Amino acid sequence: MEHATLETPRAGFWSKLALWKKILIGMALGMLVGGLLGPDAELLKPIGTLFLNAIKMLIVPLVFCSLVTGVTSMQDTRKLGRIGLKSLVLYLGTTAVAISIGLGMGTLFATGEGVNMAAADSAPAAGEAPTLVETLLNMIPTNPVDALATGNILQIIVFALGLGIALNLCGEKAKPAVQVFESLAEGMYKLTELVMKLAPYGVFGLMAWVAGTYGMDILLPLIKVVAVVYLGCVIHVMVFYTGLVSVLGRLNPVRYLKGLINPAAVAFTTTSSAGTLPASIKAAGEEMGVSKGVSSFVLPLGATINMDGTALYQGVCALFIAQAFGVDLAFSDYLLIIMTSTLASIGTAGVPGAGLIMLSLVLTTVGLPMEGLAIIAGIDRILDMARTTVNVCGDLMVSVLVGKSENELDESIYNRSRPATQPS
Ligand code: DAS
Repeated sequence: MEHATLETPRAGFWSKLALWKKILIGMALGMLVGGLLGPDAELLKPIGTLFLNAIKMLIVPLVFCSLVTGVTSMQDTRKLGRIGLKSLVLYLGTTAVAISIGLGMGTLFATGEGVNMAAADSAPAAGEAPTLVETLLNMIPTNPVDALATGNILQIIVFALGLGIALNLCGEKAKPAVQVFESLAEGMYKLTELVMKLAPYGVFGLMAWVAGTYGMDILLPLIKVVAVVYLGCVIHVMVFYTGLVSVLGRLNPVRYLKGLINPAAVAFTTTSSAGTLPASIKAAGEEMGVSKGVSSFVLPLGATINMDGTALYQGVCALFIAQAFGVDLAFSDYLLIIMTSTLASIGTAGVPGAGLIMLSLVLTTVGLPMEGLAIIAGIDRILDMARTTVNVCGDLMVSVLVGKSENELDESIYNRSRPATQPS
């Protein structure tokens, strides 16, 4: 008997659209409705506040679980000690440079100057800025539970790094705990995905409020933010990374740049470092001469903990929001942003939109208004394409340098135009 095939209900137009397209539609509709309603658009702001509260809800458990898991996933460093340590130093070092470039460009181009937004609950008047020593001492939590409860991000990061290292040192005895954190981290990634589904509605409510309250002249600064982030990303890859390949690796950087083309195209379009891993590992071996042993460890590690593009984007956006809301940042705030972004990059997942969550982390740490997040959310996909591309280029650059230092790099291809077959 012919079984009638069950017609799966045709997915509606809205449900078939990619999330970033929905966010852009939410942003455009928000601006349109806000422009029509004017100050009355304030009525729509609670929709956005709901979304921002949901993002805030994620920060502490997401950072804590993903950081512990990020560190315990480096269990292999026992076997690959030198390679793991070299990768870690290069990854965190280049991330600190990236965030500094972002802060420098955010200061130089002052994208938020003249925007004059006022946060609803304006950031508490900056008290006496803590000295650098106080900031460093304050990073150690005297009570980790209190740090989690009060959302003291730097203390949470320090505790999570320490706990992860300790669990590694416990070996088999800590396996159940490591598995608990791994599943909690998976759960938090899934919850992040669910919260991000609210983004189109949240962005609609907030952009309606922004457009109704501030008028359409918020658009120009946003275009400036995109331009500055893209310029910073190009500088970071074409100057800093090629400089490291030339000076540290003493290799012709043209082969490295040519090898970037495919993985960079995948990263730009997918906005996922994790999703680009297959293309990265292929390019590292076939185009850049990195051995399988190095690329198969260094690249997945980089996709997990190396986020130079994201760190640079956080520098530019944090300053845009500070300038837009008229918040003066002290030197110690800049250091706080560099430390938070560098350490938090270990906990940023290589998936679309992860950087936006981490930006809320940076804003929380330096006390900047979260409303700024919603303005960035509307253009976040465009920014994510550039920052993910840099993240992947950074992973590949480190794999070349580590491969060279471990004599696991086919250097001959750097002296001729065509790549060789992949070394064993
Ligand atoms: N999309 C993330 C990645 O895959 C980066 C980010 O969102 O900042 O690297």
